[in-house]
Amino acid sequence: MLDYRALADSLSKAEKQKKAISCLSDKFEQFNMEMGYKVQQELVKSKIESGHRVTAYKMGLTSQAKMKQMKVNSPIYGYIFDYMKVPNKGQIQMEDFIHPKVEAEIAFILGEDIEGSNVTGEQVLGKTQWILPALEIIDSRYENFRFQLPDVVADNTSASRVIFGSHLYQPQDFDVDLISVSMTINGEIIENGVSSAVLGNPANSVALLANMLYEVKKEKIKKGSIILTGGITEAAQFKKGDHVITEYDGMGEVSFYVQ
Ligand code: OOG
Ligand code: MG
Repeated sequence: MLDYRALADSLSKAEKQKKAISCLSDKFEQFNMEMGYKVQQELVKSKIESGHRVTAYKMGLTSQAKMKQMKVNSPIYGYIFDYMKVPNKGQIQMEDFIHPKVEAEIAFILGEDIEGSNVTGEQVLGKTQWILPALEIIDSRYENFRFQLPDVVADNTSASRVIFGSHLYQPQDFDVDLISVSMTINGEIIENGVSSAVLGNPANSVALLANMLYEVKKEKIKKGSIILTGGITEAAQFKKGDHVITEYDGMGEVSFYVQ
């Protein structure tokens, strides 16, 4: 039997010390998805015990671009915590990370509870109060940002920081699958994409989360919950001194400075 808490602690330590560790699947050949989520659960529990609060759900690897980039083939979920929030137009310090990357996402805020197990994207849109643009900064706790799927699940899906746009939008005012995004670093276009890249429509990512949470823990996603639906494009690297700006069609800009 693996000691899930000890594995979670090794990931927490890597995050705190900004020092990557080797993949759990390298050490334990039998390490599988179920074990990955068990480690994740211990990690979440220990963060809560140390005073942090979950502020959002996140879906990961929901677009072909992301799956190809990371060489894995299935969507996964994790949790965003209070300490991960960076204000829009704010600053981050390169020293706070191991090897961070940024990705453009659409976030949802639910106006009603959503409970699995056969939830559709259409139902999600009907129960969504707001959508908003977001940037996620991911920072794998594994060496060289390489991992198997169960490893990245254990590592809370590389969650590190999140920057939300400054305004909320009503989903009815948008074709939620046709929101184009354009990321620039120091004025140069780095990534372009359209929200349909996320499972055809980011609403399908929320539906998948509801179905996964129901299947695994009979848990519903409560009214008011925030969900990051996953990177639309590949994640982009940045360095000290960079100014990252992403424009979302009809939703303005989300940006940050790297110190
Ligand atoms: C896993 C996290 C992926 C996304 O939006 O696809 C993710 C990773 O790429 O390290 O957050
Ligand atoms: Mg992401």
